[in-house]
Parts: sequence; C-alpha cells; structure tokens
Amino acid sequence: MENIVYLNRVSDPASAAMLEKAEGDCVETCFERADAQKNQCSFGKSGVCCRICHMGPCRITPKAPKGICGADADTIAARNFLREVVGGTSAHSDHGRHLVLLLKEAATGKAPGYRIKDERALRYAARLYGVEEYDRDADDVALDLADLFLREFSEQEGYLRTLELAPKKRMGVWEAAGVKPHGIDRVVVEAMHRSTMGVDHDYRNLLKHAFTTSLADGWGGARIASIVSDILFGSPTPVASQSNLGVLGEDTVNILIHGHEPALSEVLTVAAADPAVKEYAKAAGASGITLAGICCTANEILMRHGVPVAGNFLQQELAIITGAVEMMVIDVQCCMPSLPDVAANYHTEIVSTADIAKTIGARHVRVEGRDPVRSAKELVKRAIDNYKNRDASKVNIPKNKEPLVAGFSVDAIKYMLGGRYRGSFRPLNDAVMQNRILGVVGIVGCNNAKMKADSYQTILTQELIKRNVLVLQTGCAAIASAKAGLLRPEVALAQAGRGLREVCEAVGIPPVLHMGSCVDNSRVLEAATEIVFEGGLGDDLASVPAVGVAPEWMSEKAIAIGCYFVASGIDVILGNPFYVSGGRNVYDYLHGGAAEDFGACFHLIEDPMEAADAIVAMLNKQRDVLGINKKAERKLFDMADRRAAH
Ligand code: CUV
Ligand code: SF4
Repeated sequence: MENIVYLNRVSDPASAAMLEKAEGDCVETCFERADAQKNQCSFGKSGVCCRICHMGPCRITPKAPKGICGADADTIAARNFLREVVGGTSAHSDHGRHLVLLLKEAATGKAPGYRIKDERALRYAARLYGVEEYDRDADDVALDLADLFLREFSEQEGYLRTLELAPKKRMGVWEAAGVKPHGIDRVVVEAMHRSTMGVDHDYRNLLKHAFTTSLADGWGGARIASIVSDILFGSPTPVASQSNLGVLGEDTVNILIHGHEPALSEVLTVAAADPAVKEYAKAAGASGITLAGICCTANEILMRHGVPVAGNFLQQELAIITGAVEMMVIDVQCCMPSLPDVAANYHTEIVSTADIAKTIGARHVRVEGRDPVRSAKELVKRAIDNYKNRDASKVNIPKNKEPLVAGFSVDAIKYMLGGRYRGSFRPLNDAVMQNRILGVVGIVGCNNAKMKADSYQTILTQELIKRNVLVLQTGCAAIASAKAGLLRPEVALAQAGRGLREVCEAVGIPPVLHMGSCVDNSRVLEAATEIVFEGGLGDDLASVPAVGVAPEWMSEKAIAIGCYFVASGIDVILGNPFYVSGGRNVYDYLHGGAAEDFGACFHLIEDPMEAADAIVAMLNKQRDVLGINKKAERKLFDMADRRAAH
C-alpha cells in the first residue's frame, strides 16, 4: 500500500517494492533517470534534428525551415527514421548471422559443444528452401542450409530467398512497390549510403527503402534466427514455468541471464543442472542453483527449457536490487549500461560475454566455442563462490511469482489444433470464419520508462480476449502478460469472451499464446501465412483479420518489426509515437499513405481502451471484406465440432 507512488511507474507489486527498496538503498534506477530527462528535446522528438554532416547540427523551426544544405523537415525525418530501421534490422540480423555461423560450425564439427538438436526442424527448413535432404546425413543438410542462409546476407544481385515463404500475392505487392530486398548486408549498407549527406532527399524514396530494409529483417535475418535456433536448440513446445522476481531463491545461488542470444544461455542451463556443479553449490551452503532470465534470452530458454522468467526490460535493475543475485550474465541488446553501477551497491557480479558488447564495470568472459559447457560451468562456479558475499541485511526478494504456460511455436500450435499427423490451422480458420473468434492480434515489444510499465499491454490483452480476439505475444509484452497471470490458461479462459473460450477449450489452447522472443515475431508472420495457406480467409496476409500492436515499445528493433508487419499487410498500432511528426509528409505516409502500397499502415493510439475499440473495428472491416461477418450462430461447441477439431 505504501507502494502507491511507485505503482504509478510500474504495474506489478514486485517491481513497486523494489523501487521502494532502491530509494532506501540509495540506488538510482532508470525511473529516476527518466525524471531527470523529463524535458526531452522537442527537435529530437519530432525527428527534425539532423547531424548527418558537420555543417550541422541543423534543427528545423518555422524560422529556419531548411538545414544548411537545404534539407527540409521531411528529408531529415525520413533519413533519421531509415537509420532507426537499420539499427533494428541489424540487431536481429547480426544475431541471426551468429546462429547461422554456429550451425555451420556445429555441422562441420568445429563447435563440438553444439549439435543439431531438432533434425525434424532441420529437414523441414531444408525442404522449404529447396535444399536436398532425402537420404542425406543431417550434418550435410545443415551445412548446405547454413551456406544458403549466409548467402541471404551476402546476396548482391538476386533477392532474399526467404521472401518466397510468403503468400504469392504478397510477393506481388512487394514487387509492385519495389521493396524486395537483396541480401541483408547490402540493404543495410545501401541504407547508410542513401541517408548520408547529399544522397537520397526524396522522403518517399527513403521511406521505401526503410520498408525494404525491414523486410530484410522480418523475412530475412529474424526469420532465419528463429529457424536456426529451432534446429540447434529444439523447436519450442508448450511448457509450464513461472515469472516475476519471486522466482529468485532465498537460499539458492541466483544467476540471471539477460540479453538475446540463446547460444550461451543454452549451455548455462546445462551447466547449472550438472550434478557436480550442484554439489559445489551445496558445499557453499546454498540449497541449489536458480537460473532465471530477463528480456528475450528469458523467452528463449523459457520456451525450450521452462527456465523461469525473473522479469522484463524495466526489471533488469530491479532484479539486482533484490540483493539476492550472485551473477547477471549479459550478452547483446537491451542490457542497460547502468547494470554495473546498480550491482556495485550489492555483491552482484555483472559478466558480459559477447565480444561486440562490453560495458565498463562488467567482467568480460569469453565463452570458448570448442567447449562452451566448460566455460559455462566455470561461470556458474564463480557465481557460487560469490554466494558467501551475499549480505542478508540487503536482501528482500518479493514473494510475487505467477505460473505460466509458454512455448507456442507455429509447429506447436498446428499440432495442438490438428493433432500430430495432420497438424493444421483448419480449426482456427473455421473459428474465425464462424465468428467465434473475431480475429488474431499480435501484441509485442518492450516496456518504456516513460510509460507506466506493462499497463497498456495488460489492459489491452485483457480487453481483447474479452472481445473474442485470440492474442499472440512475444518479447517483453509476453512477460508482462505472464506477470499479470494472463499466461495461466485457466485465468485467461475465465476472462475470455464466450466464443473464444469455447474454441480454446475445444482445441486445448489458451487465449493468450506466448510465441517467444523479439526475433520470433517472424513466427507471428509465419502463423499468419499458415492461416492464409489453410484457406477461407483470403489469399494474402492483408486479408486475414489480424492486427499488430507495439504498446510500450522503445527499441529501434520495434520500429523495424512494425515496418515489416506493415509491409506484410498487417496494420500496426503504436502506443507511443515515432519521432517523425516534424516531417508532416513522412508522418502522413507512415500513418496513412502506406496503406495504398501495402494494404496496411501505422496508427498512433496512446490509450489502450481506444486501441481495443479501433482493433475491433479494423478486424470487423477485414471480416466485412471477406464476407464472413454474418451474425454468429450462438450454439455451443458440440461433440461433432469437438471431433472435427481433433
Ligand atoms: Ni528482444 S527489444 S525490451 S528484450 S521486447 Fe524487451 Fe525483447 Fe524490447 Fe528488448
Ligand atoms: Fe544540416 Fe544538411 Fe548537414 Fe543535415 S546534412 S546537418 S541538414 S547541412
């Protein structure tokens, strides 16, 4: 109750309690720094500050409507926007590239610590890409596939092969709009070239390339990252676990894994389960080892191993403030540079593991590719050695933890809907056609210290399932739902509208499906594509009653994701604005004109209830076009339906 003031900043009581503790412990968090940054630069916010050349920085005002070179507000805003899309696309794609290289090493025996775990996923992917797999050794297939994926990065003349996984009609849209990407690396270099001083000045041409770049992410780097993760680490299947800071143990050695790359976290799960390592922990006086995740690494190991989730983006500092974390292992993306400063107030050690991502104050440890499990064991032992330094007077672990079910890869959903031998989206398509389910909405992305954490995404999720919308989630939005109890099937079912509940009960899926990390937004596209292929809901992604929402996004990655959703024909609602409003034409194209090219655009809606209304209206409009909006028969799901569903 005394946490009321903190509950203006965060939604869950565990986070509020840690914010209060932070104040007592005199530890600064991003929430305080957000206050210190309160009067943010209006030129930056409207996208009209240019520092691309050193005649500038130039800022556009009514009195100075052009930069020194003559660039207007639209040119400047579009260049800045393109460079943000480049940042996001590069993050997902470079992550994907590392995994492809690891697959290649695993296939050629150069990374003996890794192996092909899911041969079925490998052979499925090989067939998708036309790589011969019948009667061939898995390693040979993997090597060919890895080489094909590497060409997705380096291709100079041809277009991305992964685009061909989309419905035919969508490929036609991309062709007509001139946004088919060449190789990922080429697209990114070209974007930096076009947006440097004195090159591309037509905002329309710049935005076109922003969409091209984003397609190299969603239908390139990110999709490849998900495919290769499944091959190397296994395709996720539904798994039960828990979330929020209460997953940390009072008397266990607590190790947090934070960042994005599954390669290291996978071996850490192996190392922490090793009997000798567990013994070592006992000898140090702990009852065991608790491994838990933050951000998207959390989602990766949750989906595959049921490792609990300690928290999402805005909880990374708060987790350390429990005083009960022996080590936080970070790799790439979304890891705050403040972590060592926070950790300095406790006994926590921050360990960075990616050579491209170092932070002053963190200890850098290289994970040996030849024997990653040994490196991981050494890390875990180091954390165990640190257990004795835990200061009991500084420990306060919130009790809050919520059970959850996650792990809904497209393959898993198909299986649940249709059964092992004829896995199919048919029952879902039928449910949408019969108006038991209004449509499908993907709620994705981060949380943001400028908004009340998790509030928008939780309110919207609850409201949508009430209105019979099936919700797919990834990233920190999925973790927000987990903390709110919405990934407990029985809790979500109790809140769901009648039609959605009946369908979910009949086929055995919950109303809110956790599909993975940020790169796994490609799984959302994959699901939408399967719905198109299944038939009955149009022949293009744009015709499926589906909407994407990024309620509390903050990362450039979210911008790239939003763009590839729109370019794929799926409308996207933003809970907070892009920095483009100063370029009026840029704003208007992104929030309107893009629909003429792609059949979808962005919509800025800062209130979750308004967003829910808008989504229902958008889904109904799509249903009208499909001619499936006849009044639903209000009959119960009967035995015949049940049989048909299985
Ligand atoms: Ni990659 S990008 S804060 S961890 S979802 Fe979470 Fe997800 Fe955004 Fe980062
Ligand atoms: Fe100013 Fe033009 Fe240089 Fe940008 S590119 S800083 S607008 S002179």
